[in-house]
Parts: sequence; C-alpha cells; structure tokens
Amino acid sequence: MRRLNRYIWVLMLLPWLNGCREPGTLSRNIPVGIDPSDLQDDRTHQGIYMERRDRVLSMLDKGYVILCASDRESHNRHEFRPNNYFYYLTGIDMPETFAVLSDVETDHYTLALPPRTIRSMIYEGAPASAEEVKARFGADRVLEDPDFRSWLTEILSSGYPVYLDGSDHSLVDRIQHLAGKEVPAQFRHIGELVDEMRVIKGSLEVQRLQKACNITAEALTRVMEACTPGKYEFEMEALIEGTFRSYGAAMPGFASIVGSGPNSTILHYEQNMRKMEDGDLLLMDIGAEYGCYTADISRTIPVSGKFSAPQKTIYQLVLDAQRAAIERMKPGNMFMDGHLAAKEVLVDGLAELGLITDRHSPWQIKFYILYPSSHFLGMDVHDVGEMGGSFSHFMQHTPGDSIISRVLEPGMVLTIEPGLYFRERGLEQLPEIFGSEADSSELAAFAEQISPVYEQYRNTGVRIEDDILITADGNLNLSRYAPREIAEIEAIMKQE
Ligand SMILES: [Mn+2]
Repeated sequence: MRRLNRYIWVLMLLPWLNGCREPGTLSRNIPVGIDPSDLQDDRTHQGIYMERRDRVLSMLDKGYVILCASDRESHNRHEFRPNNYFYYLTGIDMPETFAVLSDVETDHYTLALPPRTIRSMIYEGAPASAEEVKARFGADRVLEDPDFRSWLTEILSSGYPVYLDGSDHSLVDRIQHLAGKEVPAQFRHIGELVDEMRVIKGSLEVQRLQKACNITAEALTRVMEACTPGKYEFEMEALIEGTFRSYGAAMPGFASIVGSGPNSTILHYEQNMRKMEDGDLLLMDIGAEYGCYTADISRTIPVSGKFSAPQKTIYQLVLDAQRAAIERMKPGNMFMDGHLAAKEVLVDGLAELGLITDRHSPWQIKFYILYPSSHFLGMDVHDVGEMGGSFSHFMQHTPGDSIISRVLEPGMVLTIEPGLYFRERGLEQLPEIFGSEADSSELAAFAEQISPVYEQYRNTGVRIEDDILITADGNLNLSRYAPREIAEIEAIMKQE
C-alpha cells in the first residue's frame, strides 16, 4: 500500500515535471521531428538525381565530367561531408567515390569505388560491393581499381574537355596522379553547367532547407529560453549545435556566430568566448545543415530578456527594413530590390535619429550599410549563381539611383539580412575608412555632430536574417518559426 502511494505521487507529479523540463513547449509550435528517414537518397530520390545528370549530359556536347565525393585525408579533423557538385548529381555520400558522366561513352554514368582493403574493412566497415552500389544509385557501370585508373588515362588523353569541380584545388593533381601521367587535358569548371541548375530549387531541396530552418529555429528558441547574464557565449553555441545534432543535422553549415555586447558589432565574430552581461545584446547568425543544405538565420536578443529603449529603437528599425525587403521578394522583381528597400528604410531611420546628416552622402550611408542584404542560399551558405552584379556594384549607389540585378524566379532561395552595427570605436575609424572619399574636416564635423547620439548606441549590433523562397505568386519565409518580434522574444525570455 505504501509503495502504491508512492507511485501515485509520482504520477501526480508527472505533468508538472514535464512542464518544468520544457518551459517553451507551449509557446512554440515548430514542426520538426527526429526522423532522418527523409535523407535516404538511394532508390527513393534517385529519379531526381538521374534527371539532373541527364540535363548535364544534354549540355555536354562531347566531353567528360569527373566528380569526386571528397578526399578522406583532407577531412582528417572533421566528419566526411560530400562535395556539393558530386552530391548534387549523385546523391551519394560515400567517401573517395568518383562519378564520371560522359556523352562520348556508351555508359553515360560510371561510378568508381575506392580500393577495398583489409584496412578499410576494419576501420570503415565493409564497403558496399560494386553490384550493390550499381543497383542502389542507378549507375550504368561500376569500376574498381585498377580499371578506373587506366580508364582515367584514356579520358585525359582523349582531347575532349573534362569538367571538374574548380573549387576543389587538389582535384587536378589527384586525378593526374591516379591516371599516372600529366596530360595537358582541357579542364573546365563544372559550375559552368550546373550552377544555373542549382539556383532554382526543386521540391526535395526546399524540403531539406525547410527542415534545416526549422531545426535552426528550434535552436534559437532554446537559446531565448536559456540565455541569462553571467553565462558564456560558448554555452549558447553548445546549446545551438547540440540542438542541431539532436535533430539529425550533420553539422553547422558554417561557423556559428554567437556574439554579445561589443562582439555583436563584429560581422563574423566566431570565437564565442565572452561572458555575457546584463544589458548586452546577443547576436546569433547560425545554420543547421541537413542533407547538405544549410539554413542561415540571424536573430538578436537582449541577454537580460528585455530590450533597453535604445536597443528597441535600433532593433525595430532593422526589423522594419527587413519587412520592407521581404515584401519585395516576388517573381519579376530584381534580386537587389530587397536590399534597396531595406536601405531606404534604414537611411530614413538613421537620418531621423540624427546619425546621418546628409542622406545623399555615399560614405555616410556606407558607414552604416556594410554589405548587400541578400545572397543565394542552398548547399553552400553563399550559394552559387549569378546575382547580376558584384558586391561593389551593389554597394556603390545611394537611395533613388536605379540599379540592375537579376530578375527573381520561383524556386530561388535567398537571404534577407539587414543589420546595423555601432562599433565601439566606429567614429574614430572614420578617417581610416573614408579618408579617400571625404575631407578630413568633413569627417571630423560629422563625427562631432552625431557623437552624442552614436554614444547611446555604442556596442549595439543588430542583424535579423531570414531565408526566403520565391514562389509563383510571392514568397515563403522558410525561417518563419524563428521568433523575431520584440514582444515575442521578450515573452519567451520571461518564462521561468
Ligand atoms: Mn547570410
């Protein structure tokens, strides 16, 4: 009887214990589950990869594409992760595998497996056999050493162009080493054929980006629940990356940026070592990578749980700019229209606050607007694809000027990430940064005039970044589950 009583107690406590463990579960509803079965790229998704290979083959006009999953050696310190072009065209994540596409051969799609050794059987587990690989990944044939080496020699001597991953700088050496001779083959970059395909995302790619975004949103929400003064930035980083892994994400898609106080104003701060203080902002720019597709979301939160009045002013200005930018994201508009819309809101707001004295001064604008607000997103965090202009092209203009960039199409995914950063020594750095664009007296007068206002915002860095899919009639914000309204963030952070 006594024992039974004890059990009843525990049963009565259960709902309460549950509520304690996950304080935010009631306030959020992020649709993400722990189920990696959506990553199975053999059979289920092979049709998609086959279609991509067929498109490349149709563009080849007599030639070869040689792709390598990766060199295991170069990944000594890190987990294996397939190279983007290789994975995009094969869906295979086995190290040291080669794929060859050719419209010259009768077998259009050949896979070559790394040598099967006693060591590989012991250290890496028995590799799949040639027959298994052929069936799983739809290859026309599978070669093993040394057949592959001698065939490589033939390919390099054939005189046909050979497309390689130009971003893999050791690949030419490795291929020539395998072929056993240095042939002056005509190497070209596979990006010439594939980058435009990668710009328009298909449904599987969108599905992966959406899951990467949902996992990242979950991580950001957990930080909002856990963040307090006295904790270290790396504790938040650990929570973020632990959350990624707990949902089956292989790794972060790029180094996590978790910067508090003065570090929030450093665009690519990655040390994440500082102890957070009351009154700091915490800027996080992070992304889970799921099935080789990465999210890229930035959120800025008050470490104490409540924005100060000056922090609120800057945060709301950046949020308004971001919203104006996202509204412009629809087919037919231009890639940089979002950036231009955000810039206009920011410049108006900064002028109103007394932080810009001349709305048409290019250097005053460049003092605050540090980078274009958009880049493509996909397998690479700064994904491939022409944006219709260069970085400097997008930075060299003032509101009202027209600017040409690429027209948006359904299936494109790009970030919108305006920010404002008031560096500790920002005003002192003016002569160094803009000495060639303005007289020193002009710079000094500007610094003196805005100094009292700038002072209020010193060490405030705010970036808000979302991942936007262009749809047939507008856009879908893939990172919509990451809270970003002031009231929303403060409500999550208030919960005990
Ligand atoms: Mn970004």
